[in-house]
Amino acid sequence: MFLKKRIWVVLMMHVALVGAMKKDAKIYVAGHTGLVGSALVRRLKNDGYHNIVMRTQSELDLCNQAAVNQFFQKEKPEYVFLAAAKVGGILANSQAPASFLYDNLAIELNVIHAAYQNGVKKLLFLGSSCIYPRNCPQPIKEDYLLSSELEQTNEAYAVAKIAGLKLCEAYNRQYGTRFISVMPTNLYGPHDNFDLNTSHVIPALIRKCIQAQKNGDPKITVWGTGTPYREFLYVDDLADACLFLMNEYDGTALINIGTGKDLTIAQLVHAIKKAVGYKGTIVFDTSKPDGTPRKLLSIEKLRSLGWNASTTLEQGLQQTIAWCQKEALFNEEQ
Ligand code: GFB
Repeated sequence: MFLKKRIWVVLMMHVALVGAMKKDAKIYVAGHTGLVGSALVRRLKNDGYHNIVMRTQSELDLCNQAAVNQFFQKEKPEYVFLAAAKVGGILANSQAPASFLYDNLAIELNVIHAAYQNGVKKLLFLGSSCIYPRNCPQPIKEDYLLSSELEQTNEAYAVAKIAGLKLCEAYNRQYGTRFISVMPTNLYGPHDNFDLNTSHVIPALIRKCIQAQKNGDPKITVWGTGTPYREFLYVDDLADACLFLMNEYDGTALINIGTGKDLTIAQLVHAIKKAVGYKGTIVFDTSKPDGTPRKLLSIEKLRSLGWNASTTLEQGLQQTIAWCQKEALFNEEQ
């Protein structure tokens, strides 16, 4: 009897310490129209959270400090998912480094500081696997951060994301806040950016295959040599991991989120061709950059907390393609 009571007390203490979000908690999802933010909102609503605060970019410019302060003072969110960011694929990153650095630094400074000033209980900051050095050992452990040089094509974005996670660490240390940083691997899924010049590789190749199939084109062009390795996580799995960490992780150290598996870009093209049903050939445009040769995340830490991804690449690609078709994304094109 005494033992049972003790177990119960320990369990209750644990829950109190971890402090899972109540279903009526006021939760601000910054960036709710994007790939990650929209997946978070879908998941929160499915789980019964019904007090979600959202603002579009035209309603609230997160680069404007006064506007962000006013918003936090008025809304007083209890929890924040910081999924707003200027993001893009390898070409966009290498062509607009100033925008990637400025916008992301401004968003992080404004939102993280306002969250501290307005007593946010817990904030989850989303970074990216490109924060790690270009040539670090694989799989990449969290403590390889800042151990050597970054990949050139996305250095500006990576520096901004490193600043964001360091801000969270500094506020936790100085002010006792509970701001956690997660580093997801390359993401894909519904509501991604499908613009061929600014998107990441999966949406670009889905679009190229669907268009080529419709138009009867015999070939598609793929950037780079096809030899770099990438790891891909379906965005609904990321949302699942973020909720899991928000509710159950009471530490503040950086955590990687991935699948533990990677493949070459050439293998990815075959998987996408198969999922779309496109039978044409592939031409590699080696005038385009390859980027980092490999960035497979170590997910030991997340696994040890009890989380694993559940969507295979094949399933995730099928679901993303089905979403494109439902939204009639490329119907107008020739
Ligand atoms: O997804 P992606 O643009 O980003 O490119 P990164 C991944 C790989 O796919 C590169 C090749 O080797 C590209 O050359 N690739 C092949 C293509 N065809 C295409 C195509 O049509 N479009 C695109 N975009 N790539 C980004 C960073 O790096 O990863 C960001 O720039 C961010 O900062 C993101 O961290 C997760 O994986 O190279």
